[in-house]
Amino acid sequence: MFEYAPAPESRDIVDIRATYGLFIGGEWVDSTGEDHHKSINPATEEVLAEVAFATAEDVDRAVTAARQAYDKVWGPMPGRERAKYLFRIARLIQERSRELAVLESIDNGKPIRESRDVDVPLVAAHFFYYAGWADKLEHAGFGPAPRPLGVAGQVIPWNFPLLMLAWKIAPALACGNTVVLKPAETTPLTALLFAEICRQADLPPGVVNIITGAGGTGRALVEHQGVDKVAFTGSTDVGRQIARSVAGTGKKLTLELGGKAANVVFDDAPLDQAVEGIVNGIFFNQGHVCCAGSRLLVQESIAEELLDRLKTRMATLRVGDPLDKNTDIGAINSAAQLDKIRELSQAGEDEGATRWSPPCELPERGFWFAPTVFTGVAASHRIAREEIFGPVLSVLTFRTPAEAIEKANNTPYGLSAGVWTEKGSRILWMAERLRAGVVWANTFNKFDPASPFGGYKESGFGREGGRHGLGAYLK
Ligand code: TXE
Repeated sequence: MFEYAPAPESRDIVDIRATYGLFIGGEWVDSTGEDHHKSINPATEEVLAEVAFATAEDVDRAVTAARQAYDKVWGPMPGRERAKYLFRIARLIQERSRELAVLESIDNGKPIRESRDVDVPLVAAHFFYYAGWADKLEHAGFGPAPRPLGVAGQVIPWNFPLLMLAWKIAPALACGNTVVLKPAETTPLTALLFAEICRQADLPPGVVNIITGAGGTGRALVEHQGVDKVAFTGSTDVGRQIARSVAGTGKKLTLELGGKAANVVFDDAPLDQAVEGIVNGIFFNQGHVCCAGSRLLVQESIAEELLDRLKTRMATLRVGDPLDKNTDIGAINSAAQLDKIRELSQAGEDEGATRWSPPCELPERGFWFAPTVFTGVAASHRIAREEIFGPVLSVLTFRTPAEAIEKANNTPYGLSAGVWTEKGSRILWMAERLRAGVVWANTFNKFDPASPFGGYKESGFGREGGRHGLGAYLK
């Protein structure tokens, strides 16, 4: 991790424009359409900026710019030269880290402690990591002369706006592709600041293009005939639509979709450590995490004790101002997401589970949800099956390892899982049987640019991160 000056974070350090155009061919251009979208600070409901909604014509301009840059500059450029740009971007991200962290927190709602200490350092780390690969691709295990694919169309969600951008852009560029990226409509601002960083790094025009908009813009991008590779992170429903529209076009596709991860705690687990892992697993980033440990599976004999300790710990969580360094749980990203969390929590009560939250005063304005745990959850309950994508934990119990596996795998998703036990042999036994792309042992939500990440079943396919992540951008 990188070091930061311990000065108080303040939104004054970011300079937000009133309106933003699109970043195409290295320039800020106006959209050909009239539509704008307001990006809102979810902690205050204040309008931060108006952002263009790119039209199909704008998408075409961006893909054309990316194609030209690919053909003339970036594709033919030797890997060691591309690496220099990626290193430069990585260093600029470090230099502008406080600005990026504050902007991310006010646009997304996540606590500054997370954007400052997790998101932004990981973003820089991804650019450093993939810069290192740019001149070594022939050693990546994809044959002696791997080639880039061409133009990548990338659509990302709102939960980790800058980090998802780094997961998509860094490997694509390292491999020699150019990109058109669309951030989510509720969190476009750090992607637009990243466009400025590309300019500052003298990245050749058209190598990175950022177009803003909602689902229609995303659809126009993934369906554009000039796009060679589609990379999407978002909901399983939209992932399905994209898979259908890309089928038979020859485009390469990676999908990173939803999850309903099981965090499995055995009776020999180090309980204090497990409680921290459970809290981190579900309350980190307000639970807006595709690999969130949203189902706690606890061995029956320790369930009562573990829950007592968990509730005591939950009572210490501070919910509130994302820019306060002491905040543990920030704002829910949008009114729509808050509605979804409320609706599913109500379903939990209606279906007979027991709901508990610590006493907690929520700010009057903005979108907030108290950390919540449901006990007495049955496998058939909606809160045990559907992705809530909020700070809501569903607790189920098991008696034997075999029952733990059966319950953990009883989901259409398969992105991640956690196992807590002192027994090394049991960790391996569980990891072999859990149908999840990532299995954490005695920890949770640990990320590293060198580790591949991706799902089984309805959580998607393809791997991002690490050496494996290069394969998605090479032929
Ligand atoms: O996602 P969408 P939403 C889950 C989570 C959440 C739910 C809804 O459960 O509650 O999805 O979130 C763009 N073609 N996840 O509605 O719609 C859209 O503009 C192309 C889990 O925000 O999938 C945005 O940029 N693009 C997930 C991105 O897709 C389209 C993270 C994601 O939006 C499109 C986010 C279309 N037809 C939500 N429609 C995770 N795995 O981390 C929308 N988009």
